[in-house]
Amino acid sequence: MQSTLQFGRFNFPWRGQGVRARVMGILNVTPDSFSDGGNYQSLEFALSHAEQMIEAGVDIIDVGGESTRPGSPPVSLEDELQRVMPVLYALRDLGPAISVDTYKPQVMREAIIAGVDMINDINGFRAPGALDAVRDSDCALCIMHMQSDPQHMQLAPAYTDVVAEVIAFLRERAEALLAAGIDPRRLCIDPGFGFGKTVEHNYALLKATARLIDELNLPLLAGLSRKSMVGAVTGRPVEQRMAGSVGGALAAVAQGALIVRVHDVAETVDALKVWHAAH
Ligand code: 7PJ
Repeated sequence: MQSTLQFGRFNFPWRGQGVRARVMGILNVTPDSFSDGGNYQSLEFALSHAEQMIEAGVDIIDVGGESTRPGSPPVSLEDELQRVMPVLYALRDLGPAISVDTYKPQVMREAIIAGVDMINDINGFRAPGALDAVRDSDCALCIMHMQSDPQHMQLAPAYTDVVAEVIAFLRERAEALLAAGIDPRRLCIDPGFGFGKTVEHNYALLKATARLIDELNLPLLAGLSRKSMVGAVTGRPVEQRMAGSVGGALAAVAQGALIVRVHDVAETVDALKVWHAAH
């Protein structure tokens, strides 16, 4: 059986013949990711980072204008649009697929006009108006699980059965998107590592990657690059988590993950080339 993920201008097979895991490179356009707040300088910085990722063989560039690290304050709609839109227009025709990391329906609408290939919503399209914003387009939709919200999610994550609860949430959201008339071939799921989860919850979910794909019958995106779950088992600070993150990406791909969202594109691309050569 061949299944493909409809990804805007692209089609990614995710089950059956010809499946290759895709590398999504993270491009943050938040004020703390460049030296001064000037718009021109931030665009230049984003473009040179994107060019490095393209050189390294990235498949998808994920552009985010709001930090969703635990405890981060929200960003206004105006600020997010100002940060993200010039970057989306500049990257659109450079080769890789383009994704936008947002939970705001108005950013989704503008990004679709700019021609993005994926909307990556850490909030699982729960905001009022999100389904309407994405319905009439052909971009992929990544539904991520998060318990609570970025400001509070790491205070006291709690589950009775984390895997069953994440599956139930993703199923409910996928059904809501389908009920809105969205083509099932556009949907992708993500357990949301670090979003309202302890280290134990994160590894229970990583171990359950194949089960999530199987039970929900949808392609899966795994984002664990440099996260605390990598730090917890390696004992390393965030700037030394590259090798651990590559190990985690391979663990997800070995269980059938289609997309890995990473900071270290060149290293992950090489690791996956060797992985695929051996399979
Ligand atoms: C994720 C994300 C993730 C998806 C972030 C960080 C935090 N989108 N956006 N999955 N994480 N789909 O990169 O450390 O895990 S922001």
